[in-house]
Amino acid sequence: MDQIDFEELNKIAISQPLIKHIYTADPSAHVFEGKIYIYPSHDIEAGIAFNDNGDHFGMEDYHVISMDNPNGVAVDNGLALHVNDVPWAERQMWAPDAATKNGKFYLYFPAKKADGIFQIGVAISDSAVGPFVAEPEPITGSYSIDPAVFCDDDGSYYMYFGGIWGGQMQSYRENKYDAEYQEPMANEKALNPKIAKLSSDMKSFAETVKEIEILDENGNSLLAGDNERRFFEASWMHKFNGKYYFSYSTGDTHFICYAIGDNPYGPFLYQGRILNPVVGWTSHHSICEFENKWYLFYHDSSLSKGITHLRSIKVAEIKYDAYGKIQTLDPYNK
Ligand code: FUB
Repeated sequence: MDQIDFEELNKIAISQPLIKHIYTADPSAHVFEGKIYIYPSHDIEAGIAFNDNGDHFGMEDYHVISMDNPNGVAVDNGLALHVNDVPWAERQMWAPDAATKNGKFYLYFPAKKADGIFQIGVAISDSAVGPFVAEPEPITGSYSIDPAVFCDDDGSYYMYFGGIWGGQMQSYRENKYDAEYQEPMANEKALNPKIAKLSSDMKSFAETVKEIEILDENGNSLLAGDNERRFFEASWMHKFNGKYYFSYSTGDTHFICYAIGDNPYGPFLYQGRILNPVVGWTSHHSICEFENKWYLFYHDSSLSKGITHLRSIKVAEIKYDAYGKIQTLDPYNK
């Protein structure tokens, strides 16, 4: 790989890290009561060698970042939840998300249990920035990583989740774990992200976990070998002009892509790319509206000079064309 000149890269980057005193990634942004709250991973150097399971992502806690507007100062509100305070979790506090209902705030997060299996838990607070108190057990029926919670206009909440490779979703079929299960062959249907409606107390699934389909231009499911388009991790849902936009990372090809559907369960028709590859292996994002403009929150590893597990959250405006298509962003103006 060519040597990257990070000084030059920062000059052509479309945005700069929102905070620099800690490393942060996987930004899930929401506007709660007129203010932006970002729920990111808190990256650390855990001293674990790089591998395809992502063990080097050894995060231990969460901090919530708040901003009065997308161009404002990003404030680190301190420790929101530590893995030591989650009875069921042992390690690897990966990409979280949050939701609010009836004055309470719910932080959803994946972590590995002592047996090395990821599940998703919830922790609750009276404040958007925590501290959060974890439920004693993970959410029954949850598995894998990257929860994203979407509130529809009718007040229903849905969790999207899942990720392959380190995210372990390849080890599940019909919501059952078997370590023998593998990723499908290249000419077979890709593994799809998962969805479950949340129950009214926000602490459990109200239904059996289902999968959502991402279809190509001919209405066929994307194939496992279609690495530039198939789902890998980093689910996100937003609604624009009455349509449901499901966006995600393609992982090993490093794109943030999206697909559009008519309801929260899909199917979703593949549309294209939102973000071209960033510096660092992972790409993970969220999309939210603030004062009638739309913003992509994302991360890259430019501040750490390319260390893939030491990332920094960023924000950039996105635009739709007249047909509701999102214009692709290049993270660095070439
Ligand atoms: O931050 C750890 C993992 O890296 C996330 O869960 C994935 O989405 C990827 O960004």
